[in-house]
Amino acid sequence: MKNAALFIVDVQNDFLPGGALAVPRGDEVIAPINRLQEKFELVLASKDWHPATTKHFEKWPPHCIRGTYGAKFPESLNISSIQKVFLKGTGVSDDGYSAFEATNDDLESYLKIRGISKLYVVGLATDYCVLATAVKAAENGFEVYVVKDAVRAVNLQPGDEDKAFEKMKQNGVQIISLEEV
Ligand code: VGL
Ligand code: ZN
Repeated sequence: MKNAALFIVDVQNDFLPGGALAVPRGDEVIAPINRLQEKFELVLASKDWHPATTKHFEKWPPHCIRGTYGAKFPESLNISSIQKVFLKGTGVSDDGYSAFEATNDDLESYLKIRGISKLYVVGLATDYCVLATAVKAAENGFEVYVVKDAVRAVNLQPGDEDKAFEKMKQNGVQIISLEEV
């Protein structure tokens, strides 16, 4: 697809069943994400990449501590096409939900330099990092699509997933199915 990139948010062991901050049915995003990658010339990803001590862990159980197994991509995710991984949540006080807060590279300029105007967002979790990344991308002027079959929510409160989709729509993000990509 021309001028488009697939952006895989935080598909890491700690967010999968059995992980430190398991997203219910989080593993179900992997097969559709593997399939989708073939359609894109540019595939990018983010990782939640926390220090061992951070204010973020006052809100959440410790997860995705940089360099640990929990922060790794799962074996079942095809990573051979991922051209760059953006590391976020790297500070001791910020949540870093949005991939545009990555500290190893600037995502906005990375995309703009390469002429990317459309961003297809998939991964975990719908109500946190997918939400923050998709809304920020729309604010930054990208045409943003979230593929609903390839995202899953934490749902700390029942309904958080629906609220997240609503918020994305209000911000101009289009929610589409796998077949619509
Ligand atoms: C996330 C909660 C805490 C996410 C990261 O990737 O959506 N959620 N840290
Ligand atoms: Zn986190």
